[in-house]
Amino acid sequence: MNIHTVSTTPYSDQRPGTSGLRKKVKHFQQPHYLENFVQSLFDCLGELTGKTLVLGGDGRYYNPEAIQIILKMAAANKVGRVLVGREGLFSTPAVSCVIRRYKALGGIILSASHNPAGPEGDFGIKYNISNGGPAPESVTDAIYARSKEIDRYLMVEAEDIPLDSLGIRNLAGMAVEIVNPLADYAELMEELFDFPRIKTLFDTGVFHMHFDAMHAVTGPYAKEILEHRLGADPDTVLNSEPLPDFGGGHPDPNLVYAKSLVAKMYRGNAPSFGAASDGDGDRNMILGKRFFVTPSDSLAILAANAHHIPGYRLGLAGIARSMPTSRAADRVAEALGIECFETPTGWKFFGNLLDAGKVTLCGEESFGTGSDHLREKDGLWAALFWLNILAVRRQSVEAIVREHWANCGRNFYSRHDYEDLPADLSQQLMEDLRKQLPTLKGKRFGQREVILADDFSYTDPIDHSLTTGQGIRLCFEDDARIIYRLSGTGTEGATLRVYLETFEPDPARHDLDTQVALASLIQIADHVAQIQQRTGRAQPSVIT
Ligand code: G16
Repeated sequence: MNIHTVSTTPYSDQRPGTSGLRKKVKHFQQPHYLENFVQSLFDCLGELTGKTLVLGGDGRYYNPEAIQIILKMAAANKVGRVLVGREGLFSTPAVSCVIRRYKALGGIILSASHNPAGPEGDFGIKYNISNGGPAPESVTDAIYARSKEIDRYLMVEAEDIPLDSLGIRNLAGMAVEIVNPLADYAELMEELFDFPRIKTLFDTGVFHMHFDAMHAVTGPYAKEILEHRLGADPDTVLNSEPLPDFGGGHPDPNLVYAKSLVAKMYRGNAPSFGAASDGDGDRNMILGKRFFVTPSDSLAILAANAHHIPGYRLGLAGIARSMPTSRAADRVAEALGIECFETPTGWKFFGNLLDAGKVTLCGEESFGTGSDHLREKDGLWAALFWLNILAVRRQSVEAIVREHWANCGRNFYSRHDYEDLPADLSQQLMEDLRKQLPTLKGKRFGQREVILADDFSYTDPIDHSLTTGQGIRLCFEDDARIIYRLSGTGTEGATLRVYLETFEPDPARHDLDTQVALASLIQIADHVAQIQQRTGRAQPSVIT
């Protein structure tokens, strides 16, 4: 076998963010850039001989080249077997599923999630550990530390492995097994949900839905499960073919970017149900006929209806949500008599709680919902969960949400993003907010008094690790909250996120427009952080 030791010098910018290392494609294409990061990862994984890894990506530009590089490096580092999705495709939730089913050491996912792709777009790489979940900070910190001192990487000299047909190939003594990326995941979905009952919903002939795969990885998964196994109409899945540039789109499932779906769901004779997922299939957006369900409400409603679903019939151990996610789920947890955990942003913080059996459902405002079936958020799973609820309750999405608000009250919620800000300006803004914290508690802004002002920190209840600096929180005595946080997933400049939430128990006021309901809080948020004045922006760039 021909193993080469290639000399290299470190790059200083390989610190993984909220979800892996994300950079422009061109950045990844610099000499040795990807190789340095992959070798740093392998150097941190301990003994690799005989171990199994899972490998695949969301189909974006540079995936095929990166897969061949990683396979040759894995072989040189003595990995025993790599399970690769056919054509190099694997959704993030499917990788989590396969790692768990085959007891792999871990998995490498090539994706920059919802960020646009193509030669000028973004690329990314993330590592998931043996529980199927994103590597915790202890692992990503070790990879980063290693990347700063790396001076060589290992690579075998070999032909590229064809990825288009199933089967086992030998790469310098390592088994490369090309697997059907849909099979295990689809089987797991059949175990969790009542497929025969969902089928009857489609059989009525009056229930129609669309799923927008946004030319990203979930197209084949959604076609297989919704159209082939559940009998939905053959045109149910929109933009179903994964393309290297996602068809020029921005595969972020929200009202701004999921244009094809939104156009269909807001027209006269809209279908009953709509869902979309992102580049790598872990995010979801849920829509009813001309009706948007916020991710925070979706989590709360899934929790309140989990008893209708075979996989969750035995009850929920607990719920977890990221700190900026609205507290709608907390109210359901209270009603169910179970605990609700508040974690920092990032799915990796749910892993320990799930492994310890403390929570069953998790969710984030950033269009992520999931459960203990995996250790990743799962877009198609969320759509199937909703479909199963609709099949049992036979009400519209809107009726279910309104009934939920009537029972639990409504958490009006919105996120205002200021994108592409200069990094130093946004860091200074956060720093100045931090300095203000000691003086904010007890301050009144109009009718509202601040009862808590802090920079969120989290002690993991299982391993007791401490994570600090996770977002500035202002909580008011009327249950309103403002949170300021910088995004950890961008590749250029900085994005300031302002999360706004109020609580309205009175059903007579549940019809208010969200931005109107939040108007006074929006003013306070700007006043405290001086956003308009400092950024020169009169409006956020994206409101979700
Ligand atoms: C990633 C993480 C999510 C997290 C989100 C936050 O999502 O997997 O758990 O909520 O980032 O992003 P930001 O730091 O920009 O607010 P994804 O779907 O991009 O992998």
